[in-house]
Amino acid sequence: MTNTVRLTTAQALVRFLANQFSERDGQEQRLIPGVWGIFGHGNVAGLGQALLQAAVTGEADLPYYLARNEQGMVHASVAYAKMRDRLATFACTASTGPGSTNMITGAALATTNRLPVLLLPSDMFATRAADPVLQQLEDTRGGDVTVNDAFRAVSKYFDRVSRPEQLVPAALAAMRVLTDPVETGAVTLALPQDVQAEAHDWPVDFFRRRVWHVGRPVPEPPAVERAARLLRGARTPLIVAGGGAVYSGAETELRAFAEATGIPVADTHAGKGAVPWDHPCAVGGIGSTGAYAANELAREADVVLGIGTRYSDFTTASHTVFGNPDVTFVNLNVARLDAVKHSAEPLVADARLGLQALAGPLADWEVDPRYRARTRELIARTREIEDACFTVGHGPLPAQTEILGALNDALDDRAVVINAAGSLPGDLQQLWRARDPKAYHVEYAYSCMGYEVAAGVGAKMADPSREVVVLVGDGSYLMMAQEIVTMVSEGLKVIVVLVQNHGFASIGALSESLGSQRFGTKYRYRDDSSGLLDGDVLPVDLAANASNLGADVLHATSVGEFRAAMEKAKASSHTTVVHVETDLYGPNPPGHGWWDVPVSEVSALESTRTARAAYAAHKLSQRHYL
Ligand SMILES: Cc1ncc(C[n+]2csc(CCOP(=O)(O)OP(=O)(O)O)c2C)c(N)n1
Ligand SMILES: [Mg+2]
Repeated sequence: MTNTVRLTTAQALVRFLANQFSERDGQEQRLIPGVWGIFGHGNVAGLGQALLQAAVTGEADLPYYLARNEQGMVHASVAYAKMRDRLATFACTASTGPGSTNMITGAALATTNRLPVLLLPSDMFATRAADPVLQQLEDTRGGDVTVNDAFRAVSKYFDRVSRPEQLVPAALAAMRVLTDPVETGAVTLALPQDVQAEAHDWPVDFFRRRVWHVGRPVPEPPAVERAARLLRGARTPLIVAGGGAVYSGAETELRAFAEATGIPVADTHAGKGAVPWDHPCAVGGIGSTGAYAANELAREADVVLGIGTRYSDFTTASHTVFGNPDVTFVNLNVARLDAVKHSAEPLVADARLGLQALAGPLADWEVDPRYRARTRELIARTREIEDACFTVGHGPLPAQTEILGALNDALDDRAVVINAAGSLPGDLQQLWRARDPKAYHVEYAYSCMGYEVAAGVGAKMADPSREVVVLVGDGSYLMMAQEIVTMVSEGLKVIVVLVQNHGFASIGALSESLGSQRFGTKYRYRDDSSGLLDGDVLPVDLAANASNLGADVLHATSVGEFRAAMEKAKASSHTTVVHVETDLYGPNPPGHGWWDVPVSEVSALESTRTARAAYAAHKLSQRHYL
């Protein structure tokens, strides 16, 4: 007879999660080191009781962390996973209805970024004994539709555990997807609240220590040969390094490969730091907000070697950055989905192993010395552009680029800078000087306002030895600042640099360039005469807000004050918000790329008609790479 143990479904899940490990290259770590949660009906007596029991009896090691918003706890978990190269993440439990659906944005962010997180939304009663319960969606189309069905679209695995025994296959499937570098993303196990509290006799083997090996898929030798042949024929090749290069830990191989072959390396947001900014082959960010050198080289490139990139529209400048009519692609990617993009010669493999394999057949090959010289020239010109951004001497309030220059100076190589949305990602892609693969933590797949502060929590938990700096615009801060309270309660020292410009510098500039005159993008009083939000600046004090949430606050309205504030913030052991005021109107770094945002084809406004003409001209250079 099988040995069994009698536990509730929630107690069984807690015991199971405490025994899951990931392993890569022989290194083991806890796959799910803890559970984030906000309790309400749906989980307070189920998972809540199970987590309490675990803490009190010590029968399962699964600490509980209290977040202030369910979206925030998913962001914290995803940031943790990003820092840990997808080898560890948290589980998130939420109450029925709004608590659970608050996690959907976080789920979409995780799946879009291909970062693992385990979501445990509570679900309606499986018995339906008391339907409709508080916060239950009653749907005339079917009795089994619940709000949690909305997770299906944004989850890489979804299951509803309607009977206790279903937990066994569901939990195992969840671990399989979380630890698969191709499949990973949000994994959702919806847990009806009555089932959470229901007892069952579980086979004890369900709870044994499990180690999930995270593989490094090996490239097929003929595919390596085909890729190498293409590269050997290249005269102006370019590498595009994406997140896969970082998650695979391929930095050493990438640097060696670039040095040996002389192929310049451009990077995406997720790939920045894989090659240090001042490496002779590093040509900076590529795409819509890319650097001068990277985009110039992209225009000329005859062969593009994409490594771990998904080629988002920002990376390809909406299919315009690669200007050579004969450009061909070789894509080294663990996911076939990405490997075949742009009609590429696919090299489906782990980035590290793929680069090792390519190094062999390319050992006696390198680019022409004139191409290396051309790369050096473009880098030198790029440095001049960057230095001009750092020293604009703008006034009375500083330009954001000057603040980024001062921040670059203030932080050491291991510091982590976090950002996700607004004008900062574009400025950072050109100006941030990352030397470490974890130094640049910019979520630019879902670009979710509100990720920043919450992500600071997860990043600091993932590596307390690093200085974690959250860079956040005032708009993004207003969307989700409450996890500052979590930083304070958990004793996590994070520096939050809050860039106050009273509105959306990013969307305002975009709106203006598209002929929409910055409409509705400023935080201003409504002007009585125009009826527009163009009045005075609002009497909003976000510094006071941060202080009230428990952070220490420092003020800066000049570059000098900002430098001084950063020194104080670094010396402190408390969560510190540096509130710095900047000019909404920039100047931002000069643009070297385009982004496809359609402009109205007909319009009664002159500004829109002018913008439409410019848009039509840009459209001409857009094409599929076939
Ligand atoms: C959740 C979410 N809502 C809306 C957007 C669209 N959006 C992108 S940037 C931006 C404004 C950001 O303002 P702020 O954080 O102040 O940064 P700034 O543009 O001033 O640098 C908006 C509304 C988004 N990316 N995410
Ligand atoms: Mg702003």
